[in-house]
Amino acid sequence: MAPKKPIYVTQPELPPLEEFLPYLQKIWDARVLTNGGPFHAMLEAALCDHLGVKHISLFTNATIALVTALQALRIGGEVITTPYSFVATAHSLMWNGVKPVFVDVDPETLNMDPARIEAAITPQTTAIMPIHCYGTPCDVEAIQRIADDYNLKVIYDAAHAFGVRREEGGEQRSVLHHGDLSVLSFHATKVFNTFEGGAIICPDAKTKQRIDHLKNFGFVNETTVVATGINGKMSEFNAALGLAQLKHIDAAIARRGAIEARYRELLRDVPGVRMLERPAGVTPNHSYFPILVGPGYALGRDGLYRSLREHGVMARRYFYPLISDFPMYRGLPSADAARLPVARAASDQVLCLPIYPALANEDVERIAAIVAAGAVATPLPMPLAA
Ligand code: T4K
Repeated sequence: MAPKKPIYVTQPELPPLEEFLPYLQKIWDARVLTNGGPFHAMLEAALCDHLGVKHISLFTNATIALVTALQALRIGGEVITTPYSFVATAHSLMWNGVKPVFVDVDPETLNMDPARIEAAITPQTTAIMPIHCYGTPCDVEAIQRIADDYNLKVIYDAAHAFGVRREEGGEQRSVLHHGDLSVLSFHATKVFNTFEGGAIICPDAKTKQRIDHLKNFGFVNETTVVATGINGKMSEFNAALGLAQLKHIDAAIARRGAIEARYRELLRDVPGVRMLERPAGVTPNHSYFPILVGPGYALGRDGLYRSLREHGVMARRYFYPLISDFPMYRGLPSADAARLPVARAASDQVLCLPIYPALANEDVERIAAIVAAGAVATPLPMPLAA
């Protein structure tokens, strides 16, 4: 019997190839490959419509978008951010010569704790860079209050938050409206992918124009360069793929939701396993399914990580290590472990289980059974053959 293929934490969604080929034909015919071609314009319009936002600027990936967002708002000095994220969040600050100041996270959402933000403000602070971790919205009102009180900018790393909405004034509104800018990722591992890609949600046409210049070397026209811009443009290939992907996104998110619901049901009573709850009124995108493996769990987090791998299930520890533990950050005073107890505990306990639309129900059940078995230190027998 052939061994079962490994199950990764995610598997990218793709449209049927025959749906994508006509887009390729158009690119081949037109020979417009990049620099703001027709698919680029169409995807910007389609995403504004789909996400319910007014202005969006497409990028080659979210990391360059974060770097550019900081440039666009001329951020310097210190920026208060979270250690509990993918390294790109803090790296984007370093690429701008900005000092990251890490603060601890809230134990319920693992998003930045607003009370800690206020305590970390100094005369050098210019902005706050939170992430909507796993797509769970931050306490956006509290963060905005602090930003208003101290005259700070807010740039959300919204890499996980494609399509996430929350109730505001009796209606569901995109979480991407909050802050001065929000940055999305369309990487292969994300809910919505363009192979590689990203975007900045802009509050107004003027800001979008500045960002559009910045992502195109600072060019305004053939001979005028207004800023030290970068090349952050999304190609026509990626934009075309995005258009094809959008047709399937609602079904993909619904399938993710069904998988999450099944995991929750199966893991509800497993001792030592905690699942994160979302604030009320949120329409999630089910981008990740993190569990926190606490002290009451027999195998421990890393024991479970190994047990899953032995069964061909490649769960991932997003986010371990903390960003503040990497060599380029650990010398900062704010990286001191004693100041980040909640983030540290989460980083030591978290395991993201596989979640993606093509994941079969029987695999969800098998994964949950491995997790349940580890709670009482009786790992399931090996091997799992197809
Ligand atoms: N901010 C936040 C909060 C982020 O999470 C990220 C990205 C960013 C900013 C930056 O966004 P981008 O600049 O990337 O647009 C992955 C992704 O590479 C990264 O985009 C993502 N966060 C991060 C959370 O996860 P790795 O090192 O775990 O990727 P990798 O290659 O190990 O992929 C995970 C699994 O997914 C693989 O084991 C198999 C599967 N996979 C992956 C790829 C790339 C596939 O099946 N097909 C694929 O093409 O970082």
